[in-house]
Amino acid sequence: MDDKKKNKKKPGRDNPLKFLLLWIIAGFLLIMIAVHFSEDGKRKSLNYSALLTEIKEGNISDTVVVKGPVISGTLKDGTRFSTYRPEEDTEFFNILRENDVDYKVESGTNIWVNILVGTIPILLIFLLLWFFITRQMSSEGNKVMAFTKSRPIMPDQKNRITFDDVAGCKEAKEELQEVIQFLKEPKRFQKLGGKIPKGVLLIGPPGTGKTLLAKAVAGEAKAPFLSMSGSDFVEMFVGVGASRVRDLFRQALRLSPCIIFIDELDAVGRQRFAGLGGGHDEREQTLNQLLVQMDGFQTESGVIVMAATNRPDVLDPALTRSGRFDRTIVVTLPDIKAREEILAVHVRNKPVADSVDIKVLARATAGLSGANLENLTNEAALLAARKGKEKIEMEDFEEAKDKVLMGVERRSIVISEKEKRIIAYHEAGHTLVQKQLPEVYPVHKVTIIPRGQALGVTHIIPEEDSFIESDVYYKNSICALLAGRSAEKLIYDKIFTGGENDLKVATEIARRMVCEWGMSKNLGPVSYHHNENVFLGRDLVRQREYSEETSREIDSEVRRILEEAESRAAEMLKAQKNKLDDLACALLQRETLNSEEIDEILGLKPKSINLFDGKDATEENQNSSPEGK
Ligand code: NHX
Ligand code: ZN
Repeated sequence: MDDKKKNKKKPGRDNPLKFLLLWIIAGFLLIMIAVHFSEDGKRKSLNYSALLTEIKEGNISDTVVVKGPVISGTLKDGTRFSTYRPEEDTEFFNILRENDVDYKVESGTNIWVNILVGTIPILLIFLLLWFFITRQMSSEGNKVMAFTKSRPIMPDQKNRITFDDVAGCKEAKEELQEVIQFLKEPKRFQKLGGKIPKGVLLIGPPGTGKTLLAKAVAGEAKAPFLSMSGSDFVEMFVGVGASRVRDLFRQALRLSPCIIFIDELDAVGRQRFAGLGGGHDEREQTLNQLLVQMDGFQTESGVIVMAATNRPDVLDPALTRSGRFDRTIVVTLPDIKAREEILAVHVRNKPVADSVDIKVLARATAGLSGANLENLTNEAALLAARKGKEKIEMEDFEEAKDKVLMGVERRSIVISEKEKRIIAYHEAGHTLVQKQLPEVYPVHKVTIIPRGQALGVTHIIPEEDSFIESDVYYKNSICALLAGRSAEKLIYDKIFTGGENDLKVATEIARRMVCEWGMSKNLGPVSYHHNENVFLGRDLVRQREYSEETSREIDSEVRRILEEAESRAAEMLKAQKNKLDDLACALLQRETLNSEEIDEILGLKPKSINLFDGKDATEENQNSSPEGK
């Protein structure tokens, strides 16, 4: 509260500007007045006819000064006068001569007027320019003012986020306990002289709850939470980011014990001096300032800096040195148990029917992050609401899951029967091969309803979370990826567009097999992969550390893997063309087939309902296929 008031009181940058403008206007006025009074102010003004009379009567005492249309002089009684004369009155000088009056002609205009006329346009141009430039800067300046003070989230009792709101992330929570204890009782730690981390770096893929964890730490410790995104620091004007960093830390010290949270640290924390042709000056300054600030404060001050990133590889090593972010916590994608917990948290205050089995959902959502799962439950609730249901049912969750995993259904697209048949054969090709090769993920669902970007999707879900895979798995996966186009070739003897994503994924896998995992016979167990990246402009450019020849060999090896896989797929499809036809036919009729329906069409033994028996079923399937080992 106290802080908000301070924000408002602080004058914006445009105030001194207004001040200067005022001064300039005042100066102009003063000059005008001076000009006015210097000449005519102390003189009596006289009618032209009255002047002529005075001249004729010989009342002029001194030399008359004629300056353009202005005539001035002194009368015998001492009064000074000035008057205007009509320009066309050529008689005037004759009258002066006739009456023996001394006169003097001066150049028409006042020197003051001359100066003013000469300088005003230039001054105006400068003023305008200056005005625009400063206005732009001050509007930036205002933004600086608005953002610099990141609004602290104060520890209020009601909507505090605690560890109960964070499902999964068990290890991370345990590691963060220490930080919480410190924030709660900084004195106790100081007395014992324990070394408290200054900075905690949370690393993990997007949507895994890094921000939530940081907030929960603040909530658990009942400490204020100051958060800012790394990209907020990086601004157009050099020095702005650095000053924001300073302000953030200043504010934190006032609120301590508290937490500073910097999201997307990689936006500021990218490696310095790594750029070709100079780095980003502003970003470097900001990063330097951050490092300086982190070095500057003592842990006793009760401020703990937390930061999150999903690109730890690009961070400047200086950030993770001791005294800065000296604690690193990895936040991973949730495993099956964590997914169950996360789903449980999100359905906590939603009406859910008894049919909903969170365990099944958790199994079928491998690879989804916490944010994805939240999205999924939300989507399910919306679907149920749209159908006018009282409770969310399992089918809503199923639909929501397909939506999250495969993209939004786009039934509105009208596809001709001819094209539908092509799509059906493409997907049937994927499905048939995926179904019959060992070690690959089971087919969960296949559909020719357009979803997201795709006209058709063959959806595969891993049986369980896996962390390592074999070369067989990858070879077979590539084979299944290329089976879509193989089917097109077999049926139509043509290849259609649309397979770019299949090719891209397959090629990427093949390249990694050769370059990273040493899975190619011809190139052997050599790593052709480089982690040291070089920045060229904005993009990462991989530096090649092998010969031109090797590079060519890699390319041909990648191609060999892909070609072998494709011909294998083509053979498999050719040998079972009737099954391919059956699948495509069923797809055209029913649009979507789930795994049981696929098994039925292929004449495979339906998979056991028991989740943990799934493996046996697939093995049996393999034995029944001609490709089985
Ligand atoms: C188009 N879309 O772009 C149309 C609308 C070959 C039967 N003219 O391989 O739908 O052709 O197995 C991620 C996922 C582009 C990114 C899918 C980028 C699809 C999908 C193009 C089926 N299923 N291709 C497939 C497909 C297309 C595309 C993607 C993506 C088709 C194929 C899209
Ligand atoms: Zn495909």
